[in-house]
Amino acid sequence: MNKIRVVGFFVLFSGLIGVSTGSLSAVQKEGIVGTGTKIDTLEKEFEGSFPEAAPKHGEIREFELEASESQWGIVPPYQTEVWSYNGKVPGPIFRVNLGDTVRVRFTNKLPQSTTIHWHGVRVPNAMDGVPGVTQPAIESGESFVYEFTPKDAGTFWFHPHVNSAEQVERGLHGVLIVEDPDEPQYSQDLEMVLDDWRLDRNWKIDDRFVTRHDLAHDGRWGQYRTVNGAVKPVFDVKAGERIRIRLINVANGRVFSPQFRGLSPQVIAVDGMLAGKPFPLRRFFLASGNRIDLDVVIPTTSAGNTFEIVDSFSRKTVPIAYLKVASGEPLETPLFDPPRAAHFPEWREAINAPISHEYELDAKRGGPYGITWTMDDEAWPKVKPQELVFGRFNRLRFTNKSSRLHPMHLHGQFFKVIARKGKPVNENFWRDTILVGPKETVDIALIPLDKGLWANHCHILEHAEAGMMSTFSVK
Ligand SMILES: [Cu+2]
Repeated sequence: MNKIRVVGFFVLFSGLIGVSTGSLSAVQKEGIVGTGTKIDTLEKEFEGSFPEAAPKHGEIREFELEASESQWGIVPPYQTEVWSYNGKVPGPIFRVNLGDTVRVRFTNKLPQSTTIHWHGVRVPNAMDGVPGVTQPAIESGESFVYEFTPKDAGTFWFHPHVNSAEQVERGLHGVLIVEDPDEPQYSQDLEMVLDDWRLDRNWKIDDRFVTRHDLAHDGRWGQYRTVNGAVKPVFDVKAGERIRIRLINVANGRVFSPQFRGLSPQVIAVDGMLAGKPFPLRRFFLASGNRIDLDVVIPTTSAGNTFEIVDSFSRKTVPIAYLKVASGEPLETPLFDPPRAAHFPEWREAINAPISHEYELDAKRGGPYGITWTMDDEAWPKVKPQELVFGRFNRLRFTNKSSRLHPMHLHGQFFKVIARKGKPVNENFWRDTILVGPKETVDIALIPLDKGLWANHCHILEHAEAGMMSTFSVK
């Protein structure tokens, strides 16, 4: 969208949001937001939602991380050659406390260059791991030290941002959990890393990546769904336990809709951040990159039972894991209010704010893969960055002109979905990745508090590889 249209939107909405004429020139200069009273109100409403700076307690947590070729039994007893972090799939789980500084000494022992992107973590821009945007790729045999202090507690993950469609698919992903010691103690804290694998007849990873088929569809969907690198694993629990379960979708393209048969989980966090208000898990589309944290009580009467966790995204519901309840006396269920965000803006008026930029998501023929996925008719790396003003309210629109799914991920930012297909929606939580459906329009609102040049891309890694990536700068 060019400047004239931005101003056009502004004029269209200025009556609704009561912007003073004096701010017109500011809008033209910034090209982004107005400074009208309603925008001010939206910005005031945001205050206290999440911090601009990280809390620092001075403790440095050091981790070694190595990417290499290794073997993993996805379908035992068969061994599959994978690429992994520290020899495991999923890779290590780094657990730190809010305020800790994370220092990761990373070594690349892969046969090709790579980087690490800390998905959802508001890191200093230089630590974001995007070659051509924030750092050069780390060549085979070389090392790099990532260091940052997370600003938010929650469930995050990390993965390469080079040749991601192949590198993530081959098994490169790990988990970063930032704990807030002020949050209540659960009986157990479980991670469930959801993935899928396309294996050939010999249980080897099908090494045809970014195929025309995958590009013409919603990326690569494998035939084996795994949780923590295993097909249908069993988790041991006890009757009466209250468990925090962190679900992370690291698949290249597959969307999961997890359901817990016979249990009533509450969603307490989405994409790492605590929700304004917990809500029951009914139908939640966990797209590539998304996370949810659940508060799950194992009924005291369920000793000896097994609960099924299923994926119900597709027409056919498929079990993906089990919770096996030990027999014997139940434990006393811990009683506490589920944690929630200290402050969360309603942003009812957000729907009347001008649109800073509308992204058109579409495909065209041609390019290195035969099909090119585009944002505003352009394909990575031929993109021009959008500008978002630091600390100011921004409304962005994703308009999906295609018939495929696009989970759009903004690096370094959290946003709130305010409308779908032009109709207001009130999600009580932040996201860093939003699934945009076929021919759907989704409006999001955000106040950027993290400066730098950030990537904005489809998290279906095949779509991103074939062009669907752009950048925006926060100044
Ligand atoms: Cu896409």
